[in-house]
Amino acid sequence: MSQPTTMRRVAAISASAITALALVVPGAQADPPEPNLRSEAPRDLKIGSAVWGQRDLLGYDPKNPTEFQRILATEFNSLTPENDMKWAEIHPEPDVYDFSGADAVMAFAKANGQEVRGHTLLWHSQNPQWVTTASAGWTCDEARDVLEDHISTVVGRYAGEIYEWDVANEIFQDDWDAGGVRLRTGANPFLKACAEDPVALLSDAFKWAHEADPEAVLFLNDYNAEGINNKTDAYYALAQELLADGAPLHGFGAQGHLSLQYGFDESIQENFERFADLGLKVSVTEADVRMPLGEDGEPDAEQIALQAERYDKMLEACLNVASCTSYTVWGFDDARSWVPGVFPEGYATIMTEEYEKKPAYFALLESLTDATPGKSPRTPPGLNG
Ligand code: 9MR
Repeated sequence: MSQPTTMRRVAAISASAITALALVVPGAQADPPEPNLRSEAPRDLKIGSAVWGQRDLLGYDPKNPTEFQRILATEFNSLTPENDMKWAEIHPEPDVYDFSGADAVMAFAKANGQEVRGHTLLWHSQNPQWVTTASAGWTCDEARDVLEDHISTVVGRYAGEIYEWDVANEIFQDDWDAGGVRLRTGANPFLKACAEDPVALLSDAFKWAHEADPEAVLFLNDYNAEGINNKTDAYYALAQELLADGAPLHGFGAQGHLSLQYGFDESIQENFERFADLGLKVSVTEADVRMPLGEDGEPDAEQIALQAERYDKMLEACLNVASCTSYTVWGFDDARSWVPGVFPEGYATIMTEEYEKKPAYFALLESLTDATPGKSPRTPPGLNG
């Protein structure tokens, strides 16, 4: 039975109206969004990027984002302030706190449904001049007072809004430093002032952070800490000591700053597992994979492939350990990478300066897509298990 003429006419008008609408409303008939790192992340794994709020997020307008901001919002469900929460930025004078950069990161995250990893509260680097100067004369009690005020103020300001905090960053020396792997009681002004019992200071740093934000998962964090080595052995012993002391230590972060000049330590998963067995969460907190470049400033095909493999191996270790909560890249584009400023190397991130996705990006995407909750069961981040 054919339709009455009026119904056919209505149908014809509706169809042409939809066509007209599609012509005037951009994206009305757009393809569905492509899968991205964030959309493919298994249920509760955070996929993050570092971002420098003071440099890249001030004046953010959600209706009119820069290309960088659009990608940051699309690809990641977690942000780490690359510099904005470090002492020199957030506490530039004894009685002055400057939250502008950190607030910009928090606001961007909120606007885009992202979570934030706090970084960092106790470190030997990027301390303001006043700390460097004053610390020369500190007693341990004076150092403790300064640190407690800082931790309470900064953690307290963002209480309930930061899911993980790197409380203590790079507190062990490296094998090749004078004295070998030992706590940085020389370079870290707080550990130095309390060198008689640095573990007691560390334990209290975690307690102060926990008091200021009981929900935050509190981490130790370091580089050269992916595999089982002298440094991670020292962290493993320290973690046990802190836990025995009742410190609210909840996590161990391997930064994941790799270079193709060196081999890859395949024991990363085993290392994560031993910290997980202590009841700790684990994370890859600052992943990037740099390399020496040719005279033309470009990597070769083999390097590009190897970079993808290394990024992916760190992710696989995380996916395979149930307690791994987050995998963060230390910036996603080469234009903003810290690497060329420090090393005669580059090409370290997952996208080029023009935001072209590298094989490393696609390797991560594929592993996330393949990861099922059944393969890597996870529990939401919580305190000690
Ligand atoms: O990426 C950060 C860079 O912009 C800073 O200039 C530098 C200062 O030391 O710190 C960089 O981030 C470091 C992070 O905070 C801790 N782990 C090593 C990172 C790379 O140096």
